[in-house]
Amino acid sequence: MSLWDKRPDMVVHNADPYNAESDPAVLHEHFLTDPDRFYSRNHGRIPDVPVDEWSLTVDGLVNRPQVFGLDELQHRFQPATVTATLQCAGNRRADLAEVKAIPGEPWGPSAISTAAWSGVRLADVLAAAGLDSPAAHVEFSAPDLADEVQPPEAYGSSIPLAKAGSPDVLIAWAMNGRPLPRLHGGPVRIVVPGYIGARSVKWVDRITVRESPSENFYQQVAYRLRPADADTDSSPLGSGVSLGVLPVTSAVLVPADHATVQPGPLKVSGYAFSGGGREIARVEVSVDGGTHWTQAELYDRAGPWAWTLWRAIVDVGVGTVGVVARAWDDSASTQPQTPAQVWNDKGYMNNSWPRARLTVADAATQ
Ligand SMILES: Nc1nc2c(c(=O)[nH]1)N[C@H]1C(S)=C(S)[C@@H](COP(=O)(O)O)O[C@H]1N2
Ligand SMILES: [Mo]
Repeated sequence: MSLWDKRPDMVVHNADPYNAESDPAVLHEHFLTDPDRFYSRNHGRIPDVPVDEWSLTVDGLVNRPQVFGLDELQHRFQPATVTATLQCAGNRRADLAEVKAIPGEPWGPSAISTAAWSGVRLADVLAAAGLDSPAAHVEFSAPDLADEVQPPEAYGSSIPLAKAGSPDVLIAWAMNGRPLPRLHGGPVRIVVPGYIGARSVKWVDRITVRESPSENFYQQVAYRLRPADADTDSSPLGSGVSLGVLPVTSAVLVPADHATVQPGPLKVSGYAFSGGGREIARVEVSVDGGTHWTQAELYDRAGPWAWTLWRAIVDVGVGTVGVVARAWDDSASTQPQTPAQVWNDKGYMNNSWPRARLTVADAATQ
């Protein structure tokens, strides 16, 4: 049995704490990612929280602090389901690390997955507690301790109140119609569609309304985008842009990077995604470095918070061929050409053109 009931072909970057992504070839077999191949990112020991011992405290800048058990949450509020893609800020870090070494998991293109999440709206729970001024941020706290922080600190994060109040941010206990697996935050997690995965706090047990962002390490120090020339040792902790909304991105999943393929028509497929509720408007594929582009067919779309799967057929001749792609979203934003253009010392937000470097050879000569 593989770890955490995952498929044996998962790419496991770390067994404990478990950090793994799907084999790119099977990630987009289904529009909703099966739990057995859903990527997982963990900073500390995976907690084991029995449902009957779990409770959620809502406190901070609220008029009526609350404590809910799961039963109470389920009965007091309207159920809601949102299909949303989660993507780690470190997705596709491996391509940045080819430019210049970066510490941290060398994520390929599969630190991203999509599920139909069910629970209740965070906005409804906040309304029941009643906001008090100067409420401006909503913090989520979890019990898992991360040893990478000294002294060890429990995981936490926050989002701006404007996002927290939108109807698509969930307190979720189900994934694709089944109870949330422990690895993915069961019994209950937060789901913040369109934001980096780090804000979708698993095993959440406290929601605190604040005037300022969370002081947690994962809000103040990690998940910040620093300039390419930031000196890791001397620039102050907490410098850089605090990451939230994801930029437009895409990946080529098939064929795999470094694959050998036959000359002639070649099927290329992958995903595209943009944060902040922006929809994918177009995906293009090139086999000549971006001089000519073939329009990909977009299929299997499910609203503003989920990825778009795409496929294209291009023609390749014998030799070495680079297949590249670029997506455009409905704000007409597109992807930068090279990883070097977006390199940063923590390896976040690589949304450069994905590429598959292929050897094209006749079957007879292979
Ligand atoms: N409590 C807690 N929540 C967490 C994390 C964590 O380590 N602890 N990792 C975050 C990060 S960085 C990501 S990308 C997502 C991954 O969610 P998944 O494991 O369900 O795919 O969870 C986020 N929520
Ligand atoms: Mo992440």
